[in-house]
Amino acid sequence: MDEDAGALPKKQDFSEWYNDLLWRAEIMDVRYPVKGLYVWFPYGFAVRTYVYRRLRELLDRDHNETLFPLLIPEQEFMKEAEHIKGFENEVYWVTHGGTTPLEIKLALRPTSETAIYPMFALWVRSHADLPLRIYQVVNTFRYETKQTRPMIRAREITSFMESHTVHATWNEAEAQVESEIALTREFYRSLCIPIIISKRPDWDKFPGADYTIAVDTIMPNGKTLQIGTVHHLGDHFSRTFSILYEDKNGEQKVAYQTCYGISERCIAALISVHGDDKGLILPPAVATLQVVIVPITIGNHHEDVIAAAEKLKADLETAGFRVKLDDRDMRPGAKYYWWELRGVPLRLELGPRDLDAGKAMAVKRSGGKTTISLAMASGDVSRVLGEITDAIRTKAEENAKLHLSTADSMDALNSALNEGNVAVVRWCRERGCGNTIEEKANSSLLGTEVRSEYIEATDGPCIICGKPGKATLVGRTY
Ligand code: P5A
Ligand code: ZN
Repeated sequence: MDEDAGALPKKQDFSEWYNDLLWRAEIMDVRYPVKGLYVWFPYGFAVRTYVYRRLRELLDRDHNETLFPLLIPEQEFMKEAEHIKGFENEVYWVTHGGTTPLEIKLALRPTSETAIYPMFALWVRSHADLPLRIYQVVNTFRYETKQTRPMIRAREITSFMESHTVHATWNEAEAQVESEIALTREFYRSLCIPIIISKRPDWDKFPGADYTIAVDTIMPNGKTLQIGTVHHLGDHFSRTFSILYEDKNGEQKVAYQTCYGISERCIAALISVHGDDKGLILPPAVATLQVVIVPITIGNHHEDVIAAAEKLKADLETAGFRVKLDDRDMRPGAKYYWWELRGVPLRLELGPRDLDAGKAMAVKRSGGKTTISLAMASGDVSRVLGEITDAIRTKAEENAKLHLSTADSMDALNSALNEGNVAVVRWCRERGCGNTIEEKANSSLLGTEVRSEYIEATDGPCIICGKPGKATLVGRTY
């Protein structure tokens, strides 16, 4: 595609911008002929690879990676009552093998609790087997009825990271929940994505959980996107699936569990939070290419410039950077446009005059220019990439602050939401008042126990009934 194919819509028209950008920057092809299923283009897949490499690196510190089957037999799937109720309308069923009806229907996993836990019952024998911590990155299927959107609400979630843990006590499971939250913070810090953590109201918790801690981010249109959840499962599943262990005194005890999930929504957030009217902006830590070198060749200096650009590339690659030398036969301007659209954090322009001065022009995708020395290229590039990361993160954090406000009345809440904000209100935690807030402000109560660096969340009188209330996050959600 070239720059003549019309312009990218402005980011303020967020939906159009998002859809168009996925196509232009070659992230996803939405033309697959099944609703809610999308195809990763190679460039998009490469972005996914670096993002998930980071996630795996964090998980591998204290989880082991595994792989469980996609198909779950009906009787296992049906075992945990709450869990079924939560998922029954979203399950795809396999009913035939060829033309033969199956004796036992098989569910395509919407999530893997009921695939994994019967095996955990076999794996866990004694206290010495605990804690058990595993994860897998798989595709899952949910027959979503809300509007489907690439990466945000897919019917095949292609990049479902789910971690599942087993512990001896409820408190140990709670500590694990906190540890997964800390991991999530670190992950989103690498992606420079500001997050808000809160405890979902009881009616919105994961089916079969004691409680759910959710991680939300604010999209450019002011809607929130849930980009991760950690669930304390208590002993609901372990009782159902008989996950028991023998304690030090030889007694049989029921285990406690947690699970935790992140999907390709993290990439939807990465694209949406940082991108601009020119296209993607990828933080250096997860950028497919961190540096693109564009040689500016004129007349008989051609050879020298190409040789210097190749040396620069080799030097930077030796230092561990992901670098591309763009020596295509195209105008430099067209190349700039190409790599800006694809979000490469740093562009180095190298012409004959730069070469004579021993320098290259460095253009930051986050804004601004500087020069780097060819003799000390890797040190200079490392410093400039650090500045780019800081600029991307600061901008995203400032934007998050701008989109958060406190509301003391329903009127204030409505205007905050209408202005594209997410609000903190006080709520008494009664379902009735909760429903009133949700209905009158056409919004969702995201959660209590709000944890955020971007807004102060203090308790006070309930915005509806005036009784003592808890700081509660309210937003319009995806
Ligand atoms: C935790 C992992 C679970 O399924 N079981 C194993 C638990 N939780 S969850 O909240 O239902 O899903 C985890 C995260 O997946 C994202 N997500 C989706 N992403 C894209 N398309 C969808 N249709 C979709 N549904 C859920 C959310 O970020 C959610 O927090
Ligand atoms: Zn109330």
